[in-house]
Amino acid sequence: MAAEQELDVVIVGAGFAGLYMLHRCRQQGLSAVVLEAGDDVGGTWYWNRYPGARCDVESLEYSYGFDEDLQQEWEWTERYAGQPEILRYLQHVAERFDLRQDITFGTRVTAAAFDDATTTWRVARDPGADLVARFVVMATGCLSSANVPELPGADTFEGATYHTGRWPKEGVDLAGRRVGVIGTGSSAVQAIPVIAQEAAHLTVFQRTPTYTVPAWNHPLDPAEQAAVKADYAGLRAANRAMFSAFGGRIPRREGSALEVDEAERQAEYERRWALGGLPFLAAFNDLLLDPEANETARRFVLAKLREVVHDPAVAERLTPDHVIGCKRLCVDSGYWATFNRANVTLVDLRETPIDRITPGGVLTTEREHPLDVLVFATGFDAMTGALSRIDIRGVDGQPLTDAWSAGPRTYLGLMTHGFPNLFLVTGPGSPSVLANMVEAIQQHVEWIGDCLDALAAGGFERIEPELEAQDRWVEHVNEVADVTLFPRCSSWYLGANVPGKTRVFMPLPGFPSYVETCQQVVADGYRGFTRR
Ligand code: NA7
Repeated sequence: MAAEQELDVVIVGAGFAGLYMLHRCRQQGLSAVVLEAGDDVGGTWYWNRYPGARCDVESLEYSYGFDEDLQQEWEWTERYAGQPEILRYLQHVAERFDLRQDITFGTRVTAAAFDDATTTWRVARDPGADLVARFVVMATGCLSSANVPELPGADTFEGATYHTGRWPKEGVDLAGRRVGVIGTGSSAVQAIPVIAQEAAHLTVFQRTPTYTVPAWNHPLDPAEQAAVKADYAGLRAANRAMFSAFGGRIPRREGSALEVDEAERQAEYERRWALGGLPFLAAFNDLLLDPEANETARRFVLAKLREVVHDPAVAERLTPDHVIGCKRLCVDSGYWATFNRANVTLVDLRETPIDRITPGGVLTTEREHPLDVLVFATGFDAMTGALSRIDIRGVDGQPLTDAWSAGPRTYLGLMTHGFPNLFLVTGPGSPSVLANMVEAIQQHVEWIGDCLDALAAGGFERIEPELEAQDRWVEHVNEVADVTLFPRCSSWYLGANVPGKTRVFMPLPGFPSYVETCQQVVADGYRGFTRR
């Protein structure tokens, strides 16, 4: 039998994680290839091309720090980079490090099976022959598997249908058209103000109202960019010391929201509001821990909402009643003000749920809303969706979906017992989506790279977590999450947005202590892992 070429590493996905993993493998002298379903690099930033798509972490912070020349030479144009600019950045990275030659585009990984006898993974792809590799790295992204609700009559709709995360490359002409958007999460909050300006009429179907803070996006001041670059390492280190690995330039304020008087609290919220963005929630250190403290921030934001929205009935419908921040806080550019426009209608699905989709639009229990275009801004099967769509089989052919039937189980969010030599980048059980994703990705890629080196140096060919260590880790993630207010909402952090998905809090809050644990595990000789 002709011997198949055995690779060191197969990497799945060519987004921020896959690109850096490939670069890192090459630096370590490992043979590696990337398999990517899209026809270009970019991952999240390849697929999410909806109007207004933009990062909610500042561009100077949402970028690679692993290469000093790269971070010095790349010039960001805006405070928050739009999707086209982030995509250009990743294309630049691919070219700069000559990565494309080892990436196969337009190729979806369909299955990966571990062979105990040879300690290799066989990776099936479409199209193309199987690949055999010693290690597999899943760089498949946390928000890459679109969640499209099954609404009765959806297939009868005669207009065009889109999901924000699968927006056509060539764009969609919405001028003069009646557009409906289902969902009011981060994607919708960005898309709605832009669509409203273009469409003849926009109908927003809201199931849960959302809190937003202003982005105050603006062109980057060259002096500000130069100041960051003068000590980029300093900013990266400051970010890594932050709970969510960003916002290191904004002085951290310790102490409870309840320790200060009303005037001081309001002043701090006003100051943060004027700065804009997600660091609003770092105004005090207990906003995501203490319901009473959280309520003070919530009230502040709702007062802002009522200032902006003219019609009190519309403002009321836009008012969320859950804890602020337990669903991802949205960062907006004119979201609430959009509901003052004459061509925008807000439909509250809690009052008038969708009955079905008709050939001409959306029928709620109240009336039919005629539409030419229906946009699903309904989010993702987050954190596990991309993995569960691949038939992954570990020792004795065990499917990963079985091992995770009661929710994802990992050690450090990096590996799963029974699936040796299979690494996850920003997997469930790691800070991932609760952190600046690029920082989280870099930390994982570097940890995995170091691990591969350590295995080689120690003469090991196989690594997997001990079941006990994994069980303790899952418990730890739950304990940490339970100290916070995060589990109090039906969010995608819990899998609550996908019907039938097991409700388990998936990301781990607290980047710095997580990183410390990862380092300590290594210092203790890969504590909790079995190496052979
Ligand atoms: P999200 O944040 O999951 O938002 C999805 C929205 O779609 C949210 O408002 C949902 O309401 C709504 N939704 C989902 N299913 C339905 C159905 N069946 N009917 C009506 N409305 C529905 O996804 P995004 O893409 O906006 O953002 C994902 C992340 O990307 C974001 O958090 C940032 O980290 C970047 P619900 O709240 O579930 O009631």
